[in-house]
Amino acid sequence: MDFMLQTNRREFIKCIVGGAVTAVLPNGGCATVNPGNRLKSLDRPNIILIMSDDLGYGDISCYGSKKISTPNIDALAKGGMKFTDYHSNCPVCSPTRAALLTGRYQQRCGIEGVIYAKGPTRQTGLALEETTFAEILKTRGYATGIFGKWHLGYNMQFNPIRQGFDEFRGYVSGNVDYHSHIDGAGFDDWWKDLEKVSEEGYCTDLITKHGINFIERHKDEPFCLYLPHESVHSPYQGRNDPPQRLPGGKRGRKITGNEIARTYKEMVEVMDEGIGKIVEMVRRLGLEHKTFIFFCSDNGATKNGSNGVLAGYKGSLWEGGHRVPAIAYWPVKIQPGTVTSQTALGMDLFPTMASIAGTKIPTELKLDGVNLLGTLTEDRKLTERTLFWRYRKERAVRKGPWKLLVRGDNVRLYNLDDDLGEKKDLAGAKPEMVRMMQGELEAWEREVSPGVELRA
Ligand SMILES: [Ca+2]
Repeated sequence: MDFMLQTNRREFIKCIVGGAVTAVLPNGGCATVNPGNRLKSLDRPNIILIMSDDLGYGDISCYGSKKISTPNIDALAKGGMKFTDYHSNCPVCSPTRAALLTGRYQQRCGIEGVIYAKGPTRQTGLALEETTFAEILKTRGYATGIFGKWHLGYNMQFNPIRQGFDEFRGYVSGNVDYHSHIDGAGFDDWWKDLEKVSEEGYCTDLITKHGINFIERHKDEPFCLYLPHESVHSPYQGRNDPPQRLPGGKRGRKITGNEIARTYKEMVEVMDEGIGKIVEMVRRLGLEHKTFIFFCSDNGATKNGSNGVLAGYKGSLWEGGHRVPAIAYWPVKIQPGTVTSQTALGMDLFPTMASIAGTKIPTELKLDGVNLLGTLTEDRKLTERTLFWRYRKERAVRKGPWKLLVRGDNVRLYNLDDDLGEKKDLAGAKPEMVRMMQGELEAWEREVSPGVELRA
């Protein structure tokens, strides 16, 4: 029974009981997904979405890093497609994740800023009325798991288990101590589904371990594995470094100064090692040809990392804030060694994954993202579109090679084909282009909700 075709978004209210998905139908009754759907997995490829945290455009070797070695991620690029113009929807964590999960500009669900461990935003989260890709995939009988960082609400009401995921291991805040799993406000933050649990281990290794375990357990049915890594977000800690955040608010030794570069490298390389293990398990189970793997970052690097030739860092709308590595891997379907310059955003993954799964998006659910499948499998060009970013006092607009960057009263225009480093402002030379893009920006801002910055 494919009830998503028969119900609209409002009516698709989920309750997940004992791992079974139930939809509330228009008549108020309930329909449970036919468990038989789970057995016929040939037409429903598995999906593995791996997202790094704060990893910059120049932080892995296949994007030019000379310091950090990432052979396993590089192998995905060599055997699949590498994006040179992929962007997170925002230069910080929570809004990027809101757009990724919902396939819509994060402005529509009001998550325009970081949900902080301290202060009033701690009480907020992604509204349950929003439809996530996990919920859509569940209607096709997919087993869904998230292992790693959620960052879309601290309170249990916003837990990923309430948003379409069958299984959750990880943390709900923006970052935890990699060893003690204590968040930035001093709370224990390690979960198994809806319960806080204690689990020993280095965060990156735990994410890998649970991901592998999930693949093994669900090898005979279609699955969607979402692995949002903590690496390479602060606190900077390697596998054998001591915890920095201790119970009772005590503090351990913090890695600072010259030690950061060494630790940063190790953090990325341990994640890469884990990605290698994930791919190895997929291969060992004979699932490689029916598993789509996508790797990306959630925003650009801080000053401790590298954004390659790009200007700016995490938190800004210069390219370095949001143009990030992205790689798609799917043997037979994706031509090995392809490099695409198509402009794609995190919000495009929702319709792409739905398309891979063979699921129709309910017409009532208006997505902003577009399906990338034609680009992935046939190197097809995407239909021209204008793209927008808004974070705090900055705005950015992309139209082909043109980028408008608005920072307060300052308006600049760059041609990224000629000037990827955003050095030569052409606003004075191209006033008509500036006016046109400003007009589109104003129309977009009127259309999405007015900016609600969660914390000033
Ligand atoms: Ca981030």
